[in-house]
Formats: sequence, structure tokens, C-alpha cells
Amino acid sequence: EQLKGAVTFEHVSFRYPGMSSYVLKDISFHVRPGETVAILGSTGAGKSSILQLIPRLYDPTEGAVYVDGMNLKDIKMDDLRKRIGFTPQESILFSGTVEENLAWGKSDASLSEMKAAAKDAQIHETITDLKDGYETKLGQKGINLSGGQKQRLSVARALIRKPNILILDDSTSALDLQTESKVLDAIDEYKCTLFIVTQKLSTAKRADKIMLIDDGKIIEEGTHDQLMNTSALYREIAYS
Ligand code: DGT
Repeated sequence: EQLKGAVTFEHVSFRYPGMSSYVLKDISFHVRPGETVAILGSTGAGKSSILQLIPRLYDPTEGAVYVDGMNLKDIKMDDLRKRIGFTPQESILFSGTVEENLAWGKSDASLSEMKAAAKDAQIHETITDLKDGYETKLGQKGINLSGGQKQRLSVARALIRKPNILILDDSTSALDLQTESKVLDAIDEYKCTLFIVTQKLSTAKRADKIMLIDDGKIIEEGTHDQLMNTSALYREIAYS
């Protein structure tokens, strides 16, 4: 399937159910299979809203979204879940073992698949250092992980599916530059399309495409080098 990993937004406008104002306004873009897209923009600009439309947490109010060359509406939900790995802004972990948390949504994952994904997400060593390793209980009756550890666990959970499209909505914000760069190097090997919301210039630099979002619109689009040349706003972000 040649379009595996392609994502297209066609004149997408969106307002949350029951709300009168649009949070996305006529968004169009095309991402080719395997590309990395960095999404930048201030709080409330609409970054999460764009990304939530890809796994169909919401449907566009107007326009259409295509994944792997197909209109989202023509893809069965359980099929879509296999194609897309999505880590939301707030990592969702439940009280259960590390292993159960990793396998959430993919109950047939083997321990070796989990370990491979955990290594790629730079969390394997943290897990093996825990009292009961992969059997350690998390949450209320178990241990609490730090923000960055939760993020890395969520990334590992998404990688286990070997998705065509991986969406990291600010899911590496708590990682230091070096750890984030190791995680992204490992993700490169999956050859998936990657959407990553980031504030970090080092992450934007490695993207094939940067989208600068403001007030529900894409206001700038290009590589780091292109935007450094053409966008005063991007230069401002880069030097801040
Ligand atoms: P962030 O996460 O603070 O960096 O901001 P973004 O860029 O991800 O923005 P986003 O998409 O979360 O929010 C865009 C607008 O939509 C903003 O005015 C808040 C509003 N909004 C976000 N989530 C919801 C929701 O679940 N329900 C409603 N009614 N509005 C929402």
C-alpha cells in the first residue's frame, strides 16, 4: 500500500460539539508517508484539536481527513486503531502492572515486543530497576512515576502497535533534549509518519515539515531552514 502513512486534511473546519466558535478554520495540508511533522504554536492555537481528528476522537465539522489514502469515514474504527498510534497530552495510565499498561489496547503483545518498544522509548531500564520489573503495579496502590516516565511509557505503548502514523501530542515535553533525541532516533527506525507537538527547536529542526499554528489556522509551513529565511515569527520562536 503506497499511501500507507499518508495524511491529508482537505478544507477542515472544526468546532467542538455544542460550541458556536470554530477552533480550526479551513485547514488543508498533505503529509507523505514517513514524513515527520512538527507542530508549533501557542496555547489554545488548535494543535491538539488538529491531531484529535486523525484517530477520529472527533470528526471535522466541515471538510474531510484522509489517512492511508482513504477518507476516515470509510475506515472501520478497529482498523483505524491499528493504523494510528496516539499519545494524548496527558498520559493515560491505570492502576495495573507496567506490563498491563503497555499492552493496553493490544492484548496480544508479547513481553519481548513490549521490551523492544520500551527500549526504544528509553524506559526499559527504568522498568527493570523497579521492584518487580514489568510486573510492578502502578497507580494508587502501586508506585507513582514521574511525568517524563509516564510520557515514555505512553510512547512505548504506542510503538508496540507499529503504527503507520504516530501522533505525539506534547508527549515528550518532560524529556531532556538528549533523551528526547534518543527516542526520536529510535522512532525513525519505525519508518512511520510522525506528528509531534513540540516547543523544542531541536525537534523542529529534524522535521521534514514544520506547521506553525495560530488561531485555528496554519500560518507558516516549511522546513526549519525555509522558515528561518521566510518567517519573522518563526525566527522569533527560534531565538526565544
Ligand atoms: P495547548 O495544548 O494548550 O498547547 O493548546 P493547543 O494548541 O493544543 O489548542 P487546543 O486544540 O487544545 O485548543 C484550541 C481551542 O479549543 C481552545 O480555544 C480550547 C478549545 N478546546 C480544546 N479542547 C476542547 C474541548 O474538549 N471542548 C471544548 N469545548 N473546547 C476545547
